[in-house]
Amino acid sequence: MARIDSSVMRDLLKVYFISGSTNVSTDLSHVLKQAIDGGVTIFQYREKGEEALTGEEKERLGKELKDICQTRNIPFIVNDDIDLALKLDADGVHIGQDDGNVPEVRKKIGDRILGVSAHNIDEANNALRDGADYLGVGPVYATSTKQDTEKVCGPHFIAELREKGIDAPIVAIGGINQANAAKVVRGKADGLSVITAISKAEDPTVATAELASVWTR
Ligand code: 3NM
Repeated sequence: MARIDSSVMRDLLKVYFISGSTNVSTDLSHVLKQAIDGGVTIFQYREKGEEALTGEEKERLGKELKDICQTRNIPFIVNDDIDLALKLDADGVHIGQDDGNVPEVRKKIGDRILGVSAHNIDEANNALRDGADYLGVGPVYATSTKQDTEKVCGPHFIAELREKGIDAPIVAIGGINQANAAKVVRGKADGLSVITAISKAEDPTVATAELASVWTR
């Protein structure tokens, strides 16, 4: 296996759904299936928050979600938990700046997909030098889903990173919804990653299809 090609990565980032059991009001497996019906292109299992599952329960749900992604042919990414990613034979891992050293994670996961959150040009360059396949950049808008975010950067920040020479695949994150998604696309992101806009939608299929439609508008 070789590292993922950046043009393939760019396409996969288009509609990036992230969720854990605490982000949904119903059953996450059901929500994921509905979201895939609407056009999700990649999924990240991010089990965080006060009531987050741990241990065997986290692993059981992770396996269920991975099986859904595999059956439906979309990549399954695990947030932070490298051991779980390897145990579940995930397609990749996403890490933040505080979640470990990028070269070490790259070594552990081999050629699987590696996403790294970056908030400025130095973090972006370092992550790419050390083996990231894509960058997560945000929060582009205010979010109440994650408490310890950096300050809101706005969608234009991604265009600024492009001007400074970052050509790698970038997925935008933070407060993205059906109303502001087009602005994020115009800001030169390759993809939109969302939690709430899909996880709490009345109809996750329709919500996802609306987000996906910004790429063809
Ligand atoms: N990371 P929602 S913002 C997981 O800025 C995450 O790095 C962020 O959730 C960052 O789509 C965020 O509900 C939460 O706003 C995104």
